[in-house]
Amino acid sequence: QKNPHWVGGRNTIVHLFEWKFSDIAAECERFLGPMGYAGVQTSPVNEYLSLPYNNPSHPWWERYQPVSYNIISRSGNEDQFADMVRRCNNVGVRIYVDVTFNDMCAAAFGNAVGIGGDVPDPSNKRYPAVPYGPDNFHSTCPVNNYQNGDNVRQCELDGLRDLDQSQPYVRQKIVEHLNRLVSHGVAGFRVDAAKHMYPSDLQAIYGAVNDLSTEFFPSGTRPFFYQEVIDITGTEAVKSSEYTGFGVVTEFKYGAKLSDAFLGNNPIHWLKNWGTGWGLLPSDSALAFIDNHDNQRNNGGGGDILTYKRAKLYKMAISFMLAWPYGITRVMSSYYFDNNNAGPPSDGNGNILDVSINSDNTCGNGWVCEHRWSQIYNMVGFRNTVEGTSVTNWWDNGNQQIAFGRGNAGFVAFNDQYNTDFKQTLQTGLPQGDYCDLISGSKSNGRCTGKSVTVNGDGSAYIEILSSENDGALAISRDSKL
Ligand code: AAO
Repeated sequence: QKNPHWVGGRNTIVHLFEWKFSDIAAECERFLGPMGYAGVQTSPVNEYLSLPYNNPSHPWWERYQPVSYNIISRSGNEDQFADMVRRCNNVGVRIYVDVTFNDMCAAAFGNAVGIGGDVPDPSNKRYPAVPYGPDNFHSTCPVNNYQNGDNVRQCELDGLRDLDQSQPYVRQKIVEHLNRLVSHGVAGFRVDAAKHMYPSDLQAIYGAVNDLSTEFFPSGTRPFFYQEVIDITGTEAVKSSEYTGFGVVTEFKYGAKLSDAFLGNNPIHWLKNWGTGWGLLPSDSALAFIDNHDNQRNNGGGGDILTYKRAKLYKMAISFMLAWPYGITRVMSSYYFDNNNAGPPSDGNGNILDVSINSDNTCGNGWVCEHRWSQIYNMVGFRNTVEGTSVTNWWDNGNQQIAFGRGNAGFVAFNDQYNTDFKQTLQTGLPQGDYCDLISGSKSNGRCTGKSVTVNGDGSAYIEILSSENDGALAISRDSKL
């Protein structure tokens, strides 16, 4: 089901990758709620292989080696999970859990044990803490042919033991796990590796999950499902469209093509018909994002994806995403990394470090916190403000400078042209007045900390973005009026 159950005109999910539950709870209360974020995607919360002796120790991907459906992870235990979900819901921020029920942990890691102490026997496909036994799995073969749908769905992705979701017993165990998460108040799920499961099995599983908790949702509310299906080229056997009948799908073309455009490989004036005109999924079936935890590490498809490491272009792509009416938007919140396998900031005992907050609202202790960059959270607010309007007053220079309005609620401009200033008088559609640019600054106590824009009585305004500026975008809205 495709409704994310957002509260009160909010939008945008933030993926707090590898955050501890206690930090997520605090972040909901001190930042996400007040700034108008709609929800959080967590990292997997069920028990997985603990790999302290791997090099590097505790790689982030250990969380994708399931051991059991007990709620225990380096992010916290079940009590801490429940506390987080309640506190976030109480400030209007929904929780979506990354669920990994395509498979169970691989045989590659010898005698590794679960983070909660449970001991699997992956060589023999035995997982006593569920329990699953060898008969619950497909045969042992590698996923190695994306032109063959049965290979993709019946073989082992990355050596992970491949569950047979057509079995009633397997379905029951998965549904019990999802129901437990529902009972704590989650709003929905990111379904990991959905591409590697049959649509008919997923539909049966989703249909058997309970309605959401009436502590936080109206009775009869169905959980939200967004499914990880990588279908970028359209040339593989498995298509995104097989999954859109009963849930939303991660639209990997979105970040791939938008990154390509802002990198200058495909001038951004073509974005005039961004959306289905570019071969993207229908808006209401699409989870829109630039980078995720895989492709920011050159993994999982898409080519050259913008991330925090190329901050100016990245902020432009994110700002475009948040300004444009398409899809369910998700922003990434990372930790700094050089090694693609490195786990989150941790102490010598393998405990994940707290997310510390600096006086300027950015994060410390190794956390990037893109969602706390003012350009990004101001644009989340912009998206809330312009909700329900369509694109108006499109302008472009036939190359890499564009601008457009959102009715009489907002206006944005982008200068992606190398070594060239943006200096234009354009129709904004906004009422006369002075406005604060939400990219170079913020509105604070009625004053603007960045550039301001004067809209004339006829709605026109002089817009300037110099190529030497730190940011290549400008945004004003009804709510940024001074
Ligand atoms: C770890 C170790 C391995 C070890 C293994 C043993 O890293 O060395 O052998 O354990 O079990 C994560 C990590 C894995 C890790 C795994 C388990 O990424 O490295 O393995 O945890 O710990 C495919 C899947 C997609 C998946 C993606 C990574 O379809 O579902 O691979 N993503 C999810 C999670 C991810 C997680 C898992 C699944 C596993 O988000 O974090 O893995 O639970 C094509 C296909 C895609 C395919 C990619 C990559 O993409 O279309 O379906 O994704 O290949 O194999 C162009 C094309 C694009 C193509 C791409 C290839 O861009 O346009 O379509 O090239 O890169």
